Amino acid sequence: MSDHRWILDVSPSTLLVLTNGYQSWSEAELRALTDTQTRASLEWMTEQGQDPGFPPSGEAGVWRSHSLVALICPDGGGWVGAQLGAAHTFAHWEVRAVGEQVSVTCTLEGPDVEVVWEKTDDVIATVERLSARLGQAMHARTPAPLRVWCSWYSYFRSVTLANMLDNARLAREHDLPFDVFQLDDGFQADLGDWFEASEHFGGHARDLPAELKKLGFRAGLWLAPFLVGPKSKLFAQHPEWLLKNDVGEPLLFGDNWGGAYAALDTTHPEVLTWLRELAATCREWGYDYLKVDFLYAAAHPGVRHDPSVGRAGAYRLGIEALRGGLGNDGFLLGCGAPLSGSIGVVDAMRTGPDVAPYWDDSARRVLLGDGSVPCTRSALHTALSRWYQHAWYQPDPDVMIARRELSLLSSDERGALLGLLDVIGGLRASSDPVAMLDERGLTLLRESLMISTPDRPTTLTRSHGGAVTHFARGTFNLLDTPQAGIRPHSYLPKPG
Ligand code: 9PG
Repeated sequence: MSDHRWILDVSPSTLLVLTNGYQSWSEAELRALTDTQTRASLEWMTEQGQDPGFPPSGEAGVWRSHSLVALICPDGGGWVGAQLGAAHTFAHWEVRAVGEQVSVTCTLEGPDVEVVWEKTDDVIATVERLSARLGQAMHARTPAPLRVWCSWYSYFRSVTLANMLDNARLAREHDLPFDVFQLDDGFQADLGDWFEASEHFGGHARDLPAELKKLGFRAGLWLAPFLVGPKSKLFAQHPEWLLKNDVGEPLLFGDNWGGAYAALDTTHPEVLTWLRELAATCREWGYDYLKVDFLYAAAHPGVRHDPSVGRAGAYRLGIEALRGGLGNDGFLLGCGAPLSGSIGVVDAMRTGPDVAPYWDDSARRVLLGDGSVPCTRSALHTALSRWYQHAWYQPDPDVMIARRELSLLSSDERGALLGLLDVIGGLRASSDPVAMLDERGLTLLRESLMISTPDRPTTLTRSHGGAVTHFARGTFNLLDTPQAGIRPHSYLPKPG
């Protein structure tokens, strides 16, 4: 633990704050410093969407951020703080309005690393420069973005082998420019029991890659490699591999798949061997693209086999084992993952919550304070506010939804998703059943698969919805009312 503190003689009411949430799904925002940072009202939401070790403050004028933070004055100048190493250390930033001053602290969880705090005339440029420094120091992997079809957002857990093959065949018939077909959650018997198929899948995950290869696609597979279902065989066979609570029982947390789940203790040497073999087995089956999800579980607070390893260090051991098993030439996409702690190991990273075929889920987002709830608005809000992270990995702002069937998105809302993919400039993905797309849908899908270079914000002093919304190529309006001539829930590209 190490502390840094600065006091600024500036009135809090004049400042905006740019925050970065802990893991892929945690909210990143651009807000007035005097506003209140929302804390989720249910514990499992904090465990699954925020950092239970450093959750949002829930207090007016107190903003918490991970790895870096920025304060923005009305002229676009301000201050930026950042950690310059993150492989074994989490940096917890807190900005606090205190009367007519602002107090800033950075607390390191893990070994000491360099922390910088800079005053600047141009916050945008300084955020980009410092995030690039962190990326370079950690040997960021930024391969060419891939175009991926993913089963999750249409088939969810009921996905079958036949669904995968039907879509791959149709994509080939329509000559859709996908590089990878990625099977998501649903093929496995349980969390942890990855080698056994679920009853409904209609085959085994190992049967898929050869068929995809014949069609000209690479094969991708989803895993939540650090999770263990409480009813799984792995849970029963290796209780000693699990993260524990204070009384030595397996710690159960989060809430998905109908309840809480346990996590592997990645400071246990046998766990690391098992993780390496898991990734290597998937590679042997023919998968050279792995989407590794719910990764924050390896950094969950708890009692570990080796107590000298901190949360960030334990996480790093876990993902390095996965990388070791997959091989250096495999493509690793992190999801639900502590962000800067993944630099140099992952190729790509989900940088926002899940999209969904509707704009908002205000019951969970607003009433329960869960900014990581899946919906299109959440995905835009957070992924846009992390535009600078292309220096850390290939950003994945999540899938385009081009279909009009089984979707409540309006044409403006689809346009906003398309705008997101264009300005972020990372990975491209779709989950639409190809058979559901008419000519218009196929055209929109093709447009969404066009790789672009990352765009830059033009200002951080204005926002249409508490996020970074003003970019050189166009402006987003995430609000429910028109703003400066831009329709609600839309993206307005600049002419030319
Ligand atoms: C598979 C899915 C997909 C998806 C991932 C992740 O907070 N939540 O309730 C929550 C649930 C699911 C979720 C993210 C957050 O989705 O992002 O792409 O792979 O798992 O189960």
